[in-house]
Amino acid sequence: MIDEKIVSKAIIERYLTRLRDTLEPDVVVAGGGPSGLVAAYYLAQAGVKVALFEKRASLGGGIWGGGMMFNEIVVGDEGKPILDDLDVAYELYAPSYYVTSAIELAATIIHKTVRAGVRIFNLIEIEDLMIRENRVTGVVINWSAVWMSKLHVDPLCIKSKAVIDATGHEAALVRKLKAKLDVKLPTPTGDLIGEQPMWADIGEKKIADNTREVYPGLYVTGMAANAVFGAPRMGPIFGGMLLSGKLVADKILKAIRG
Ligand code: 48H
Repeated sequence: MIDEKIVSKAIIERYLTRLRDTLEPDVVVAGGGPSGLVAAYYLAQAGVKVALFEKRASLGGGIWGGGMMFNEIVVGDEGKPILDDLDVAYELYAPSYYVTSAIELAATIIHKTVRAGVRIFNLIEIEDLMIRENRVTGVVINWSAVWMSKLHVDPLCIKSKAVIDATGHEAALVRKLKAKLDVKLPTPTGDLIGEQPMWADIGEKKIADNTREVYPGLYVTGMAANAVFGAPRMGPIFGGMLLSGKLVADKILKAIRG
């Protein structure tokens, strides 16, 4: 016999315990697309306490749609070691072009990230940053449903040593920072420059340099990195996203462990 009260109690208790125990992780990742998931995976593998907040119900960001909804993903040489680390199946289509199924890639990265111990909260949007003495010290969160229904409900806060903006094309956290404070970013203009037109080769090459700390405690990865620094988009080639996720994890590990 199933008692609905026990079902409800199990869900509420487990969720609230997990959320309460995540009020101060080492690192917060904003967004569960390819770059955010890979960053969270490598950090957690290294023993760092990581929380990932995703505003949609599902993780994976732009992976699922492949190229124009053809659910195949192309990865170049720079992303291949990460596919191997994650045990994602792929085939060599032409020299330096590896093709994997979008479903295989999304499902495997999500599974590995969960198993690595990343605390994942979907349906929650990071709506703002906490700043103390010119440093990001955490994030401000609220249910995505609150934003969608335009309810006036105040948020809660999560403290952390570092925050990663992995929100994709929008670079939502850097945008919010620029909108609220008169800060100068380490870009040629000091502003969030915005993503440039499609040029896959250059977009993939520039992403490594663009993956970095842009304000004390705030890092950018994935499309957010290219958007902030004004580098081109690259279409449905995802090696740069995977590489950028790994690079930002390496930089944060160095920063918090020395
Ligand atoms: C919580 C948020 C918030 C928020 C957004 O778009 P993504 O897949 O991002 P990347 O950078 O990992 O990968 C980009 C890739 O998918 C892509 O679009 C490419 C390669 N485009 C090239 C081209 O030419 O178009 O994932 C970002 C995730 C999404 O799941 C959002 O829902 C989520 O972040 N998100 N989550 N709080 N404020 N904003």
